[in-house]
Amino acid sequence: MELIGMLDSPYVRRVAISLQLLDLPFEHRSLSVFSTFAQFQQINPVVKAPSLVCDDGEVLMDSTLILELAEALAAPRKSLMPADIAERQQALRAIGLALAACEKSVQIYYERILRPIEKRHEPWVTRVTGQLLAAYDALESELKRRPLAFTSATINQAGVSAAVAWQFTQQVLPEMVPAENYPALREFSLKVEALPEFAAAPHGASTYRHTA
Ligand SMILES: N[C@@H](CCC(=O)N[C@@H](CS)C(=O)NCC(=O)O)C(=O)O
Repeated sequence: MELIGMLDSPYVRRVAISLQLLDLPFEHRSLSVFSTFAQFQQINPVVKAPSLVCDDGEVLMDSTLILELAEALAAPRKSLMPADIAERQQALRAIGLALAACEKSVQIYYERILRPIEKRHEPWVTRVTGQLLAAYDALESELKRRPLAFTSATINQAGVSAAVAWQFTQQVLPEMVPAENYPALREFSLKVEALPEFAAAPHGASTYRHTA
């Protein structure tokens, strides 16, 4: 399997870290959807990161769908999704909040880097900022109410997605989501980013540094 996309994307990062935690071998190609658009297009004409080139050459996209395949490939040996229904519901709630936080961060970031200032639509930015903060407020409450596991052996997809979302927003929009207002997320992130599977995937342009 080959994972295509840069680790400055929270979606690519959650897939890379999850594949490693699931002990699934993969190659990583750090292609940009912007600076290497044409090269990316040759692999996936839709140019979405992450894309996953499967062993038979078929190309998947969307992190959640790629992770669905990864879970199936790792079963019954390993899983990042709780088997217990109540715990799975809680994990899905946290994952949904983390993905919404990623989406809103990406929307604001693209607004900043792609749209000329004179074409920016402030009501849109205000709306998305409110949604971003609502997602992090709820994720912070979830973490306080139901702390997430934070070791390589016990972390689940809710933990991976929450940590990756937080790290992404802190990298690209730190002033919009002040870390001091989210102590549970900040503390969780500090512990999780130190795990080898996360340290192997620093936000940025590098290629995943396999731990094993
Ligand atoms: N829901 C998708 C979102 C993926 C996404 O939007 N990725 C961004 C990079 S962070 C991308 O491909 N941007 C290029 C584009 O949409 O044109 C997922 O979970 O993979």
